Amino acid sequence: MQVVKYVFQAHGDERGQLVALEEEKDIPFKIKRVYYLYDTLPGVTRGYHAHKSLEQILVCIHGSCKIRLDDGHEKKVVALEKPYEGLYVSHAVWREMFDFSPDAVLMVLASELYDESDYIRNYDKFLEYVHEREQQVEEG
Ligand code: T46
Repeated sequence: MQVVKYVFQAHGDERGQLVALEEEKDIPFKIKRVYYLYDTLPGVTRGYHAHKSLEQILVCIHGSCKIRLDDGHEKKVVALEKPYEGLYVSHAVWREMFDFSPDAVLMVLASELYDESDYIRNYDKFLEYVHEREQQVEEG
């Protein structure tokens, strides 16, 4: 599994830093939704689902956290600890967020509006989904 981490351009001067994110330029899709997680309690883990079509960019704009990505074959852990880094998370990838620092703010830029029917919240169903998709590709 390829991990795609963007390093955004920071416009820094004597006043501080500014990062600007434009859809289809810095972000590889049209941004339909922005949400963010904060005040995560110690030891909390979140996520535990995949999406059928949603694409997202995760940016820990304050503090730090870790993301476990799982494409059904391989798992990788990515640390997000800089406000100018963005992790691309494709559809059909199981994700778990953990190790939030007390001050963490995780901002997510999403390609679609919120839609519960796009979620796969059961891990066995996720593996079945991945397997079915691979079979469809093989059969052309
Ligand atoms: C993801 C990871 C990174 C809404 O009403 N609108 C929204 O746009 C979202 C994202 C959530 N909600 C509601 C649904 C639940 O009642 O907020 C509540 C918490 O959502 P959830 O348990 O899905 O949150 P996480 O942190 O487990 O996952 C979220 C996203 O749902 C998910 O798409 O990839 O962050």
